[in-house]
Amino acid sequence: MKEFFPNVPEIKYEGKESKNPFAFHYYNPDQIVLGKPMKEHLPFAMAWWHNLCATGVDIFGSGTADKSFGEKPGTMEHAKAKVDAGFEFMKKLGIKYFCFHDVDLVPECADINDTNKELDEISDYILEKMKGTDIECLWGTANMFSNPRFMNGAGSTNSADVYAFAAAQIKKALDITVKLGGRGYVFWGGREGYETLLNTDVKFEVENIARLMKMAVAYGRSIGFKGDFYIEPKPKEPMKHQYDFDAATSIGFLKQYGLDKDFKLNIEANHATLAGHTFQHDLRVAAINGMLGSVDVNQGDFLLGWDTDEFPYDVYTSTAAMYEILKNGGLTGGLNFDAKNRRPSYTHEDMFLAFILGMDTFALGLLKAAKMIEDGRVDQFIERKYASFHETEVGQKILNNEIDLKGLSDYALKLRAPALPGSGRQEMLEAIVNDILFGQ
Ligand code: XLS
Ligand code: CA
Ligand code: CA
Repeated sequence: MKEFFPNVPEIKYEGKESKNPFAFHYYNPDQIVLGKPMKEHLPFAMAWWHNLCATGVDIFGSGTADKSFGEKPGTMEHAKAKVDAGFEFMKKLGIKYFCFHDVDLVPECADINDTNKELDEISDYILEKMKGTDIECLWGTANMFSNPRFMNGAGSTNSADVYAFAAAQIKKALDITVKLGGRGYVFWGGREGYETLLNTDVKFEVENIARLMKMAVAYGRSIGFKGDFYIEPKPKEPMKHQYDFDAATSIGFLKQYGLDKDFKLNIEANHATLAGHTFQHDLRVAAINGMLGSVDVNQGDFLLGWDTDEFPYDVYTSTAAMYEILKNGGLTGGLNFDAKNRRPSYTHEDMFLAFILGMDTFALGLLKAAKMIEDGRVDQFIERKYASFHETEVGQKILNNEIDLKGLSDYALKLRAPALPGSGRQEMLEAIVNDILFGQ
């Protein structure tokens, strides 16, 4: 079997003293953290599209990275070479999962019947490749945003024929996901939104999206798909306004249309920040609603207002994220590196260095978040902050729904003026986090 990355060895854990860039300094798969091996806390996944397809093309210039893997792009030979290269890549890094769009796997043909034949062929090939490895499919999805037919959306399109094509792509992507044993199926509403309300019937479009999702659930369950469907919220880009704006908006939509039993959320870091939230905020909103399913780990750039999909290096953020994930009792999905190398980092070695950075950043985040939980000062502060509801008669009555508005008013009037609530102690808490991150 041809080796695609002969310059890169299997990546091993060497510890923080190591200066070897082709080694993990923090990700130690079998190290026990809070009673579980690190690799179980961190179910890392490779995104087919960025890692095996994207060449660094941007609106100002063509690609810098060679992802031909020795074959002519646009052919099935190339599609198979990507599978071979992808499996070598995942094995060398110890990555257990992959995620894909239908058109990441094969070149899209003019006739959808031909694309579907290619998808059958490539999924047979991937299935064969998976044998004898512990590599699994985390989730699949259909790309319903690149083809010009989806210019006005897929579920939100104005064309009934385009809507049918979206359905056909979802059906096939679900078939392939089930065939490969995928744990989840993602809906990212890339063009499900609008540029102007002057040409848009929002109610009509949102209802049609819900209809399509219901059909997907019914079909998925009928072919034995037991995993979670996910909405991946994003506020904008490519559209000016996207319907799945953030976690809270998506949860409201899922509940309104009775989809909340079959769906959870796939929260992406860079999408949360584009919505004006922190990554931790959207993880928290998903978690407290029982809908934190899977996560796309990357990061944006606060100086740039768009979706830069950088590999995560910010340990403050990965600590906050892992704190939420630990509190959630883990994920039913995984941590998908929906991230790409910067354009000048164009070599095959850079692909590995980027994943080593991301995996070490999340290993550090896990270690620090576990420390935060074991340390207990932050959790205890939050618990004490609300003590008046648990430790006073009036507080208890409120929580037990044993007092009405007039009762509370009578209580307040008798009190005349309340004491100020306790200090928020933000600066003290920030110092504790610094201490946990850098002090010990
Ligand atoms: C784009 C999204 C996309 C989804 C899958 O911004 O992140 O890649 O994860 O369609
Ligand atoms: Ca993104
Ligand atoms: Ca994503």
